[in-house]
Amino acid sequence: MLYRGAGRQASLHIAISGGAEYDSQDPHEAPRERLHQLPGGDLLVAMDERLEEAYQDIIRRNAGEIEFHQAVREVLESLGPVLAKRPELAERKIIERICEPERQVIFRVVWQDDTGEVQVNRGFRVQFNSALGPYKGGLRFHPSVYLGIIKFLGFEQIFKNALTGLPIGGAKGGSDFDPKGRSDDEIMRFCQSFMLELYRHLGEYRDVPAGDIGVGTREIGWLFGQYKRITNQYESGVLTGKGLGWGGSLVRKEATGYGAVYFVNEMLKVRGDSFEGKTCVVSGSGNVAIYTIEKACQLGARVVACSDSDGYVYDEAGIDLDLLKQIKEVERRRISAYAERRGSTARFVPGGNVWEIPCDIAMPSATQNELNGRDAAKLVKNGCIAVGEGANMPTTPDGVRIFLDAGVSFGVGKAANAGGVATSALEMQQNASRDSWTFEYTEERLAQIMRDIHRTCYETAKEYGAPGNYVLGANIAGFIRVAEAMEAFGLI
Ligand code: NDP
Ligand code: 2IT
Repeated sequence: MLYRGAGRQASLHIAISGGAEYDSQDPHEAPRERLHQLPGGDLLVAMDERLEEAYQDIIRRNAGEIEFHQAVREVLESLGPVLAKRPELAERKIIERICEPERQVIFRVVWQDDTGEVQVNRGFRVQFNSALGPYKGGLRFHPSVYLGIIKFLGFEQIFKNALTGLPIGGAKGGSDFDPKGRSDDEIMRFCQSFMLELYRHLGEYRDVPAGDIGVGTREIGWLFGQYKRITNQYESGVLTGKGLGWGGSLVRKEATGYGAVYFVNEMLKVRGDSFEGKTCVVSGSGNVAIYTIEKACQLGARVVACSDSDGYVYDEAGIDLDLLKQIKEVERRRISAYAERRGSTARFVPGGNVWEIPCDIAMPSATQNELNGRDAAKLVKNGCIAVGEGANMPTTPDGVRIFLDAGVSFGVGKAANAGGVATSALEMQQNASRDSWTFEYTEERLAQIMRDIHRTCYETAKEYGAPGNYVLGANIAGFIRVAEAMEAFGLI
């Protein structure tokens, strides 16, 4: 037996100087103490001794990939109790196997911009785990993308997808391509070149990408068109997040934001509370943020702020959703344009920190590590009672700890934002049966899935002695589902 229980705890002090960057050119040369750096201030964490050993090995084998280390650490910190209770799951290096991607593809993407200049980008697809179904997870186009980000996202996706209860494995992909300021034609040419390599790794039974940051229905259209052209097959189920006229599912666009609000609503019910009359702050102003705002408003909340990487808008009358959609979805402009057009109730704060705004409910929906310990402390001080992570890993580890210690209901991303990928799986079901469901039916399926995920996380946390800790509940429940399937397949 590899792991002998949670009783023996090894304490590890992770020293982080605020905002220090890990910048080793040759990861294998990196000084050991620097390999412990994670975003988010000083942190004292305890982890089962053998898990700690496995973690140190993962750091060595994946040097420099700090977001991946962070995501792995959060999961391993939760697993001591489950390995103590279910020692059979600890055998045969299940931790080491689950933390090693099944396949990682990195490729060159060459395209020409509108001036005729040649551009070279890097493409990624990390096919992390297929124990529960075909690889499934989004594509992110953002200049910050590198292997460590795709691996953290792919790793999170394994457990998130398991929590949905649907037959999907975990993957993520993308590119360091920056769509900002590019013309439609340039983005289309990039998508076509990207797919010219990616197609050989995809298939409705193999790997099914969707959108993420910088990739929405428009990009999925160009990617699908190129896949169809290369393979000469109309394989609807190979991508999700498609347009409604060509195999897409109603509610997929809304699903991540709606799902995150449903999840928070369940957490509020546990507290005997609801969204009615609450003040909410949402970060980001992309797909997830917009539909988080929409559903929160439908449930009676007032959303007073949202943001982009330039700053935030505060609107004391509540965000005007029609105007927000017009600016972000139709005109594709910056969030500052919202305040310009809205009039006297709204103001744009350039470079402002959206978490300084007092609120009852915070929904970080932009990107990883966007909410740190200081922000969390401020939110708690301002009376925040619930946090729902629409984004993937938006809260730094010290921020998570502050929320948990303060008794804030904290909906961790892999549970709270699972509605997007769950509805992708519903899109795959519709494609497979050549059918399409109504909005009402699909939304009810989504709502039920989010209630089930909440119940699973809640009950698992309780069973393992940490009532109300959705981080622990999500990690353990997701892990058990994947580990049991992996065990059934033998050593592969
Ligand atoms: P979009 O591209 O539609 O929107 C992203 C938003 O986040 C924009 O407002 C963007 O601002 C902001 N943002 C992105 N990167 C940064 C950054 N480095 N710093 C500050 N702001 C940033 O993406 P989505 O809404 O689809 O995704 C948002 C988050 O939700 C991501 O973490 C994603 O992984 C997660 N997610 C998405 C799902 C989906 O179905 N789409 C499903 C589950 C999770 P700007 O324009 O200035 O860059
Ligand atoms: O992070 C995510 O879950 C997504 N970007 C959605 C993935 C999907 O396959 O729908």
